[in-house]
Amino acid sequence: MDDMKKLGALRGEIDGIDNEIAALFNKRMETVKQIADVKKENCAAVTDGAREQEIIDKVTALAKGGNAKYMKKLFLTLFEMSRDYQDEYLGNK
Ligand code: PRE
Repeated sequence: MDDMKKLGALRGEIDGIDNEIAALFNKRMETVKQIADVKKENCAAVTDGAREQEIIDKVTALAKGGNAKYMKKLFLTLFEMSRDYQDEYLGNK
């Protein structure tokens, strides 16, 4: 396959992966909304540092090929968005 065809094929693969990531992101945020509802009922804080660390430990262990530091960065960003979303949804800011 020539290089341009190869690039096109790889970008097609990325497009498929991005669709899956977008669907999983929507699913994660929908679940986060349900967590916010439970926290509201129980007057619990949005932030749970121990839970975040537990997730970081798990997902960095799942990272392959030197991806651990990028996996960590990805999840720290997800947590930040999750906390922001919950704070907005709960009217905390
Ligand atoms: C979540 C977000 C904020 C908390 O600091 C911990 C984890 C997450 O996005 O995974 C979800 C959440 O609010 C929770 O598990 O309590």
